[in-house]
Amino acid sequence: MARHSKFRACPLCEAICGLELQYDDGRLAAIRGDDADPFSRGHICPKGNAILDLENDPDRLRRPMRRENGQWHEIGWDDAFAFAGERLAAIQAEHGAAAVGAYLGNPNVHHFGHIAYLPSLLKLIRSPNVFSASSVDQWPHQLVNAQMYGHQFLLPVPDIDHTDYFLMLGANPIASNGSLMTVPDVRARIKALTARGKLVVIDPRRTETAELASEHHFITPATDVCFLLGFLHALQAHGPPRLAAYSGKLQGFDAAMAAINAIAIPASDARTGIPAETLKRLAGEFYNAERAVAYGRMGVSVQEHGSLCQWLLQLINLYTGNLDKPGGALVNDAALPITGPGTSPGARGRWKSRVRGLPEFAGELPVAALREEIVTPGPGRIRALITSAGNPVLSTPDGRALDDALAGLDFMLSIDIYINESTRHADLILPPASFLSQDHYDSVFNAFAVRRVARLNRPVQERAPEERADWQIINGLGAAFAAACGREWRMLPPPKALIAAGLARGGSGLSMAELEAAEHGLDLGPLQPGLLARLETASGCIEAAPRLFIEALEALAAESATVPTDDALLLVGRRDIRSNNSWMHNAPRLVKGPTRHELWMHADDLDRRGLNDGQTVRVSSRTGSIAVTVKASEAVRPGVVCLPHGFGHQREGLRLRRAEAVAGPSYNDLTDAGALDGPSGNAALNGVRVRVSPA
Ligand SMILES: Nc1nc2c(c(=O)[nH]1)N[C@H]1C(S)=C(S)[C@@H](COP(=O)(O)OP(=O)(O)OC[C@H]3O[C@@H](n4cnc5c(=O)[nH]c(N)nc54)[C@H](O)[C@@H]3O)O[C@H]1N2
Ligand SMILES: Nc1nc2c(c(=O)[nH]1)N[C@H]1C(S)=C(S)[C@@H](COP(=O)(O)OP(=O)(O)OC[C@H]3O[C@@H](n4cnc5c(=O)[nH]c(N)nc54)[C@H](O)[C@@H]3O)O[C@H]1N2
Ligand code: SF4
Ligand SMILES: [Mo]
Repeated sequence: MARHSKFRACPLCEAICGLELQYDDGRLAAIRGDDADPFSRGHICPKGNAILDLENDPDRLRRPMRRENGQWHEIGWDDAFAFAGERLAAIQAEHGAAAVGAYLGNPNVHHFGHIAYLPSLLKLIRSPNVFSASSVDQWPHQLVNAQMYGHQFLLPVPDIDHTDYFLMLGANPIASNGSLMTVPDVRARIKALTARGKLVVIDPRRTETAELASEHHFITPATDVCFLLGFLHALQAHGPPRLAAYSGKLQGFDAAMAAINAIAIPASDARTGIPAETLKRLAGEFYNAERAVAYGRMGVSVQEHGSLCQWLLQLINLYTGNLDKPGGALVNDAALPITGPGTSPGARGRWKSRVRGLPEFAGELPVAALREEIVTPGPGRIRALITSAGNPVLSTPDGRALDDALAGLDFMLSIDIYINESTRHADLILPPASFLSQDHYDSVFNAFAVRRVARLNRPVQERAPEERADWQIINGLGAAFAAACGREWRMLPPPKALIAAGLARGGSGLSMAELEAAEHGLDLGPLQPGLLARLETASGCIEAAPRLFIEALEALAAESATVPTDDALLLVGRRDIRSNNSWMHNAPRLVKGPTRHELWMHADDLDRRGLNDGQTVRVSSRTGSIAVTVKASEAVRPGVVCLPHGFGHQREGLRLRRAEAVAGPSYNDLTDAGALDGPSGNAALNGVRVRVSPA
């Protein structure tokens, strides 16, 4: 038997680890971390191994599936494209462009054949009703980047390998493997950091990352804005801002600080649960560290004050001179650029959602508005929906109500590999071939990486004749829709041509030949300062005091400062190393072993309610209620309960035989589509007020 290895990056999370794929006589037999990948250095997590399960999953779709009278049957690709094109065109002809909506999920970003091709299809469809998982995730980051630096993807990334002091809020990279910070092998990087300096974690839960940190402080969910305001107040007591490096390139800094100093922070420590003395000490350590960086992720962006938190984090880095400085926060100068000419800088408010009047951002509307746009009668109502690699029923607020709304659509088309909680409502599912058979370049994650890296991923296995690549599906749909409505569709070239064009635009000097020759990827060195030369604001300066955020701060100051004293608990999310959002519970390797869906609650809170560890409890919010097993945990502070999202597989009509047997309700049956971060419209999924009682 001939065993040989092939190499490519893992597409399952932002860490883009190099994988060594071992084939026995052409059959994928084993997967390990690629020791020769200069960036991931052999790291792999259980999900990377679970690619074996994904590849062999009998429930995975390989051919187009059409649903008629409640029954699924396979159809050919040409018939599938024609059917989709005709239905979408007919609905638009009768009800207008807005009647076709689209929702793009997280894996789109991980597949070049989706992310580089979908914009052309959406342009052809011309609907204002485009939504994505970005508005249950990183919109506050994108908005802050766009407002302060002029481009949504001018994203300052923590220089984790060179910093001495890392202040981390609401992130758990040991489980998530990093986010908006492409950081493979993060455990080793954190260990090196804590040996050299300090990692301080601020989180309502003592997480796996907190266990490794130099210090962890529990915080009351959704009060980080108070903590960060207090931090900026405290910095001023330690010394003046260090702004020399930004001279002539910084605008509004004094106005931002004046606005911050004008508001009395609502009794910071009573609110946050972090003593004022601790906050002052941390601010002093941060100010005095040679190289320091403040960073916040899901826990601070996917909550009520997401944009303010992200703005204040930028100001902390600016104040202390750590923005655009080695060991601080740096913007990656990716070989394949996603900023600059020809890219979308992140405009806001060019149109509004029909029902609630929520402003568009970067060409999309907040997904929290998707359901109401489907169910509210009137001109412009969404009657047909395209989903691509998305599972909004489990991933977006008030998912149970969205589930019902999808059932009422005239037509639903899904580009997806499973019949799951969302795609079960589709009339047609188009499943792309394995990523292993497709050319791929991580355009987004290389640009957010903590080192300058580049990697072209070549196909490592053949595509079966009846399979289609991601980009071929987009071309097929584009051509069929254009034909059905008398428009023009120019066939998009294969990925290698688009990757080469992107590289040429970047001007790094790196050639396709060099990339092709480097099967383990290329290391191009540490991050370098360069943000100031790349600013895309109208003024050419960093805008430290965007109106949107000043206004949000004023609104916050006007809010009541009273700390609620009722028996409500605050619900926060949790990620597990063996889970990936909502869609990998069909992988035997990931779901074996102990259950992972329990509600974690502090023993004091259990006692107070007369509840016992292991009991089934009812969790109720303003939106809905779920039954779940409760587990006593010292990892959460009293007043906080913690539950992972992405469960809730017990529904009719799925084809996910393993996942259906995995217990656990959906977190998003509790979340509220009305709870948003104001400036961005991002959903507030953390810090949900809930009551817990015996079931
Ligand atoms: N309560 C709560 N809700 C959350 C979060 C949270 O922390 N708490 N996290 C939010 C975040 S950060 C995100 S990113 C979103 C994710 O939200 P979504 O993107 O909507 O959900 P996923 O679970 O990532 O679902 C991915 C879908 O892509 C399909 N898929 C997988 N591989 C492929 C492929 O190769 N091609 C195609 N075409 N389809 C594929 C899967 O079958 C599945 O339907 O969830 C958000 N929702
Ligand atoms: N294993 C695994 N890896 C993943 C994913 C997965 O589902 N599983 N999903 C991927 C995706 S799509 C993303 S976006 C990333 C997310 O990557 P991360 O943001 O690093 O991951 P989370 O585990 O969501 O971390 C959020 C943390 O915020 C805390 N938190 C909640 N509310 C608050 C609050 O109000 N304040 C503060 N300070 N903290 C709070 C939570 O306790 C949690 O520890 O992970 C990616 N990687
Ligand atoms: S850490 Fe992320 S990229 Fe690396 S193997 Fe795991 S899922 Fe794949
Ligand atoms: Mo995400």
